[in-house]
Amino acid sequence: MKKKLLAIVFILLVAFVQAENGYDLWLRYPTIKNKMLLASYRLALQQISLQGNSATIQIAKEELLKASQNMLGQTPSFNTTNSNYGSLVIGKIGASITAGPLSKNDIKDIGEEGFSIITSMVNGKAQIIITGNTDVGVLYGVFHLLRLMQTQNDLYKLHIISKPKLKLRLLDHWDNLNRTVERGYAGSSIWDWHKLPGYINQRYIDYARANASIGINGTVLNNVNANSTILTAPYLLKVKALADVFRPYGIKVYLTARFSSPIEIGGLKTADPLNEEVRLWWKEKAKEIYAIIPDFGGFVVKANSEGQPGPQEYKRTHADGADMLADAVAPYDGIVIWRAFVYAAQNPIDRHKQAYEDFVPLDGKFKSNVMVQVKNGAIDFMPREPFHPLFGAMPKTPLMMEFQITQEYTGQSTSLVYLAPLYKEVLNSDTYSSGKGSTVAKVIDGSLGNHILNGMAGVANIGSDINWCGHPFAQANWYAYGRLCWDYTLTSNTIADEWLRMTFTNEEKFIATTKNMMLVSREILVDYMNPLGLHHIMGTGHHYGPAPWINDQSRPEWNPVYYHKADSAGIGFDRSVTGSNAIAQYFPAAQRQWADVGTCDEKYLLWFHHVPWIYTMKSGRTLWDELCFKYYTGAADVKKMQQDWDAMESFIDKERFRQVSQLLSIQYEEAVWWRNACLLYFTTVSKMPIPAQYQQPDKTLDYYKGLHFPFAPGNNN
Ligand code: BDP
Repeated sequence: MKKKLLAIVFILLVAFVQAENGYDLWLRYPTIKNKMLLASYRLALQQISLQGNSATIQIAKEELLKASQNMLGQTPSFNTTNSNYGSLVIGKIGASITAGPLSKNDIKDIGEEGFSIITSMVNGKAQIIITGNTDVGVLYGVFHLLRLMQTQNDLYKLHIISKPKLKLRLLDHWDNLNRTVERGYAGSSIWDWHKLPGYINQRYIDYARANASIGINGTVLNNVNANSTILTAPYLLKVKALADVFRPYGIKVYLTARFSSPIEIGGLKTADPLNEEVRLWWKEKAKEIYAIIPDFGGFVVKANSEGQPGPQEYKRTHADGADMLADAVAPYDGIVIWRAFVYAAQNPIDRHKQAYEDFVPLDGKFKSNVMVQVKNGAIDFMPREPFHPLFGAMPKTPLMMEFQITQEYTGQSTSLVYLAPLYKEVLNSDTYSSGKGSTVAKVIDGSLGNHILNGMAGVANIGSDINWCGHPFAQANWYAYGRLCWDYTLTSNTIADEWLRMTFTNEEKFIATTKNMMLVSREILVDYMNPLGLHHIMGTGHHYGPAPWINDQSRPEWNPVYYHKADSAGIGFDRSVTGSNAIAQYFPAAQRQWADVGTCDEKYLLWFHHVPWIYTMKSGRTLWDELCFKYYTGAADVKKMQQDWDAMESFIDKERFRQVSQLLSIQYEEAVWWRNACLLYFTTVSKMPIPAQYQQPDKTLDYYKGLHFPFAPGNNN
């Protein structure tokens, strides 16, 4: 009886230990099963010499300890005095750690955040030295070593010298102070403002750790649609508490600043950026912030866009507004990140053109501590957009990339959509601003304009859900974003490979199948949502599901019909010279790839052209048939993903297997919904039937039009 009970307890214990809820992200550190690897890793992590006693080095130590115990079943012996002792030596370059084989140039070159990991032979034994110019660099190196181990690499001959390609690697949280998250699909905000500063939720620490593991070095805590309350004294103390948690992980905090704050919380009558009282108010506010958070990153501002206040209300420019704030934070080395996502309430010109027209004339007018943050495309974070024409068009201003990690327009939290291919497509696009090879990546890394400030921001997909991101595969987008901030030359394949191995398993069959699913997932989404350059045809407000028929919104550019322009003649937005001529905002060589209907890359066809339904596509099909083909192929490909995933059951834990299975079923239903609703609607305009070879929609257009989602997530602000 007793034995039986013990056996049951044991089984329960095993089940409990194996339960995966996704909380550990890519830092799970499962036991290494390969005996050879295990033996070599045990040797490598047997005796660890730690140089330095900062909080950051302590974090590195704890990470090594946790990883060793979990992966290797071994507790390393740590030594803090003798730098020559040990199989692994970590610490910054200094009196006790020599740079080993690094040259003076290497040391200078890795800068403040880079690291090196080098294996050398000392007294006939292999020794790994992880070093850098700062403790944070060392921490990044430790996480890199652990990544190599989690992905089962040899540690014998390491010679890695790595530094980030971008200086600012930020997450933007669109989190409101009441804990709702604008466009958040993973529960509520992780910031529990009410209990701060007294209560430090373990999540804050785990968040910092996850970010440090991929090199994220800044976080904007609150929504771009900002609330001035965040700048009041009690809230600044809460912000300080978070900054204190994040600091040892190399992460700075930033806040969004509501432009009208001097009126709302300062009691002034105006927020005019040229008004002396207003300028003084911001200076005092900056002084107050830096007194408690000396390394505060700076302000992010959304102004004169979608109802947000801004300098244009006072007939001032975006530069006037940004420069005023820049002056306030300059004494403390703070920066201002001014968003270029602007389109005016009463501007009849193509929305695609508006930001460019507002901002290009201001090039050269911004203070040196201002960055202009530009979304990857000119409209919004669509599943596919050509790159924003501002990239390359403001050579005197450091432009920061803004990507969306949260999947507002890319399937929200029910869809497996790996976004690295989208990010890479944009970063690799050639702006031709200084001749061939002037990629967007080179604009934002500052190399084209010789800018010291450079960086990327990603709108976070993190929330209070136990697995942080809602969909288990959405974690991959957080991970990929961070890895690309560090090194945008990494391939989508490499990043997916790393992430899968760390997050699930190193089983090759699993990796091959699921990596392929990830790599094709974004293109599949484009096919069933927005093929051939269609865009912005989603449901109004919540942006969930298709609604290409909507035409009753107060502002023209809030209506999907504005973007697809389907009529009896054809479909698509003519942005060529015969239409809005938005294409003229690109450099001539870039224009050429889209200017002519006949040669335009079909991925962007309906973005730039209004094309007859019977136009012959490269496939030989008519445009209408091609559209149907894309929608049907996209939905069928989701079915294929489901089948692929079903075959993965034996490789991973049942919890996450089940979650993904269920979500893929929902994704398939959504893909069919997109396909049917869009084609049924377009058929009323094209007057052409869905070809008979396809399974016909089993619901009517009216049925789809009648769907409502009053409590859809992310829309409750
Ligand atoms: C849009 C979102 C909206 C954001 C806006 C922005 O729907 O919620 O406030 O972007 O970036 O795509 O400011």
